[in-house]
Amino acid sequence: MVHLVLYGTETSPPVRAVLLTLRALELEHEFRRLDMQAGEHLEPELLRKNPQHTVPMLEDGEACIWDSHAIIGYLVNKYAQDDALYPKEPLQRAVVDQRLHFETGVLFHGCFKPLQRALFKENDAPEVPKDRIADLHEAYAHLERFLGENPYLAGGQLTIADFSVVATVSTLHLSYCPVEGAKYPKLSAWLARLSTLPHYDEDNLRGARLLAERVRAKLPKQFDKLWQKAFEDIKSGAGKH
Ligand SMILES: N[C@@H](CCC(=O)N[C@@H](CS)C(=O)NCC(=O)O)C(=O)O
Repeated sequence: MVHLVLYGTETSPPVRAVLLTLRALELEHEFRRLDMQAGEHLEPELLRKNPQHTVPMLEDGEACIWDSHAIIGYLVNKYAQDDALYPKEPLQRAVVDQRLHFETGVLFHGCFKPLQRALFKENDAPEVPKDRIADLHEAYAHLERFLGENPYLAGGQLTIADFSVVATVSTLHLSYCPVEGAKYPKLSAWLARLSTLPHYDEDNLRGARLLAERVRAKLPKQFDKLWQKAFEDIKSGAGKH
C-alpha cells in the first residue's frame, strides 16, 4: 500500500507545488507540518533523511526524496495513470524541464529567496529592495513570453511546470509585486486560470496568503493599495484586464 509522507510548511512555495501535484494525482498522503522558525527541519532524524535540510521532503516507504521538482516528477512517473502532467516525449519533456529549472534558478533562488532574506534575516527596518523588484519584473516578462498563445506554461496541457511556477508566482504576486494584467496579460490570465483548479485555495492560496501576512507585517508602509488589492483576492486581481 502506498504510504506517502510530506514534510514541510504551507508557507513554502515548493511545498505547495507538491501539494498541487498530490491533489492532481488524487494521492492520499500524510502531511507532517514542520515549524521551520523553531528549526524543526534541522532535527537529527530529519537531517539524516535529508542532509540538505530543505522542505519539501517526501517519504515513500524507505525512500526519501527532496527538492520539489524531483518530487513532483517522481510522483507523476510512479503514480500517474498517464504521462499528461509530465510528458515522456523528449521535446515536450524538455520544455517542462526548462520551466522547472527556471523556477529553481530564476524565480525561487533568483527572486524569492533574496527578497525573503532581505526582509527576514538582514534588515531591521526593511524595504523591498528596488533592484530585486526589477529582477522580478524581468522574470514575469520571461514567463509572459514562455506562455505565448498557450493556456499553460508548457503548451496546451496542464503540467507539473504549472504547479511549480504558480506556487512561487502567486506568492510573489501577493507578497512583493502584483502581476498586473495591463503589463502581463498572459501571465495574469494564466494565474487566474490556475486559480480555478479544484482545491486551489486549500492547496496553494492559503499558504501564499499566510506568507503575505508575514511580509505585510514587516512592510506596513510599502504594502500600499495596489498590494492590498492583490492580497484581497488573487482571482479578481488576475486576468480581468
Ligand atoms: N529548490 C528547492 C528549494 C527548497 C527550499 O529552499 N525550501 C526552503 C523553504 S521555502 C527551506 O527548506 N529552507 C530551509 C533550509 O534551507 O534550511 C525545492 O524546490 O525544493
